[in-house]
Amino acid sequence: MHACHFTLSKLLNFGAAAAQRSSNIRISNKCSSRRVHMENNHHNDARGALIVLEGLDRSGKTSQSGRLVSYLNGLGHPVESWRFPDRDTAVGKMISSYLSNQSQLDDHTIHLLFSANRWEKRSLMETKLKSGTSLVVDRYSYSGVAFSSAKGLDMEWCKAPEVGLLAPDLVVYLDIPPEKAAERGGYGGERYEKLEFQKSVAQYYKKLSDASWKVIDACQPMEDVEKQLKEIVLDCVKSCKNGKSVSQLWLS
Ligand code: NYM
Ligand code: MG
Repeated sequence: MHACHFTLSKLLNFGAAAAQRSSNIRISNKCSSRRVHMENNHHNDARGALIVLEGLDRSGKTSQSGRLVSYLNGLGHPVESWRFPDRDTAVGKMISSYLSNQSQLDDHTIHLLFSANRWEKRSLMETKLKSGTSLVVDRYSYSGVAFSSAKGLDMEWCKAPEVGLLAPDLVVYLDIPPEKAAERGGYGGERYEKLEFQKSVAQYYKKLSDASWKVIDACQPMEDVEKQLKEIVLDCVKSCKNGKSVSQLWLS
């Protein structure tokens, strides 16, 4: 089992280094915060925004991301709806089988698989953003770290394989008390959909959050959540169009 972890970690570290080498990214020397700027091939510098929705299970992310994408499309902004885990890939199928209790995996191993599932999408993500398409992503690295840390894994260890993935331009946290989320039509029976566990996940989300996160009270009526979300997201899409630079996750 240890050999397996070692190989996966090495693979992910290699992936991080390779992504940095092969993509059109240069690290600015002028900037001490080690922001990484992505060169844009388009003359007008327009690029899409990477928008991440986070929250506990049943916080409403999936319904809201669908509405958001229709709204942005309606305004003429190219946008796609993405989600992690992406259960369509080979790695995603292993994850899906684990989540539905059809297979058992060591906690570290499943953590690395969730991360690998983001790495396998990184270059497509970059291509989309550069070509001007915004991505609304239902869960990202923060889910990875919050859920695995809630199982008792070291938070820094959990962050390590995420380093070098594209940093979101916006993280929106749909905030709901775990008890309220549990009342919403019940959980679907997947692994992690247990009140006590979700309470712990909520605490790790809190530890991970910073001042840049936008927090929306997800207990409000759906329409109110939607309205606030649209405003925040539209601002972000516009500022990315104006050439806001892209950074990488957890490098500074
Ligand atoms: N999850 C999701 C993780 O534990 N790590 C991750 O990196 C990601 C992206 O998978 N309970 C957990 C959170 C959810 C579960 O996600 C499936 P969803 O959004 O219910 O399909
Ligand atoms: Mg879920």
